[in-house]
Formats: sequence, structure tokens, C-alpha cells
Amino acid sequence: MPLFVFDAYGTLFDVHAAIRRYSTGPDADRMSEIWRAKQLEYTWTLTLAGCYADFWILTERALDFALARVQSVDKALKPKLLDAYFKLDAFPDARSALGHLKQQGHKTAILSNGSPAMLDAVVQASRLGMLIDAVFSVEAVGIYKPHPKVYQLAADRLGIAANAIAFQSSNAWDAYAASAFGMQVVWCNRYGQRPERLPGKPDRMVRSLAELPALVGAP
Ligand code: LAC
Repeated sequence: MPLFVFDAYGTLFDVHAAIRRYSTGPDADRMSEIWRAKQLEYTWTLTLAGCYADFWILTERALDFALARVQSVDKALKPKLLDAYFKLDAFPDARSALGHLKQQGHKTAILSNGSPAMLDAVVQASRLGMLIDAVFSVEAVGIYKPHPKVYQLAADRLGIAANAIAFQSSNAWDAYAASAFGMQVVWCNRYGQRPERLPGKPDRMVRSLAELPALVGAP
């Protein structure tokens, strides 16, 4: 039976939960979308430039960009938003899916762009620690998803072949890349996105992780 490896941000943890704690203004959602898009763009552009900076640094820089772009969101919220991002909420379906998998006797792990400090904090704050056996940060390889070294990190640390890993991500590009790498992939298409035109093909698509336990049997 496969080992279940999950992406973190957007898949287990709701990246838009930070803004919802502090602002419901008309542009709050747009600011949060720009924050997330810029954060990811920075990972890709730094990687192409042969550079690496901690995901927390990129998260802060992306927030500065988004707050400058969306003037109606109060810039004074920055420290609160960063603190909330450090301790994001888990999606309810993520908690229940992990609980089911553990009850069924499966092993679970996280593979994420997040720095070790961010991942420790968010797992603790969301109280998912009992449901996750291992946490792997890209920091160990010094490069961001979707570089193959990241997916190889999970296989190496777990001591299994890529095709023995069941990888779950709500980030379509991450799901496609893990599939191209050789993992079995479930794309958790939370927001009803169109299929990507990228290498790889996720094996299954679900709308929420609540559908995951029914897809897998006991080990
Ligand atoms: C992660 C990003 C892709 O957690 O959300 O790796």
C-alpha cells in the first residue's frame, strides 16, 4: 500500500484563512490571491535564477507586494497577517481525511515548500501533529517545487520508490509535476480549476480531501 504524502499550503492549510481573520473588506480576497500568487511566483523566479531564499522570507516579500498593490487593505495589518499565516487553520476535510487514514493504519507525511519552522508551527497550531508521521521541507534540498529534487526528497526520506507514494495536492502544477515524477497523484481541486496543460496527469481528481478515504482501502 502506498504512503500518503500531502502538500501543505492550500491542501492541508487554508492560505486564505489569514486575511479572513482580520479583514472582510471588498478587496480582501483579491489581496490574499495576489499574496499567494506572488509568493509562488517568487519561488519559481528565484529557482530559475539559481537562487534560494527561505519560504518565510518570500511569504513576507509577497505580502509587502500585495499590500502595496491593494491600497484599500490596511498596511498596518501586516504583522497580524504574518502571524496568522504562521498558524494557519487546517481545512476541516484535511483533518478528517488524515484521521481516517491513520485509523486505517496508513502512514502520512507532508512535503512542502514551507521552511521547517513554518511547518512545525502550522502543524502544532492546527493540532495535526498526531495525524502526521513525517514532515519534509524543501529546505533540505535548497530548491522549490516543482524541481524533481523535491519529489525525490520524499522518496529518499521514506526509503521507497516514487510510485509507492500517493501524493495529494490542491495546487494543480504541483499535482501534475508529482505525477510526471512518477508518484500516484490525487489532485484536490478545491476551487474547480481547469485542467492544466503540463507534463504529468493526476490519477484522480477530488473536490475535497473528504473523498480520499473512500478511494483507498486498508493497508
Ligand atoms: C507547498 C506549497 C506549494 O506547501 O503550497 O509546498
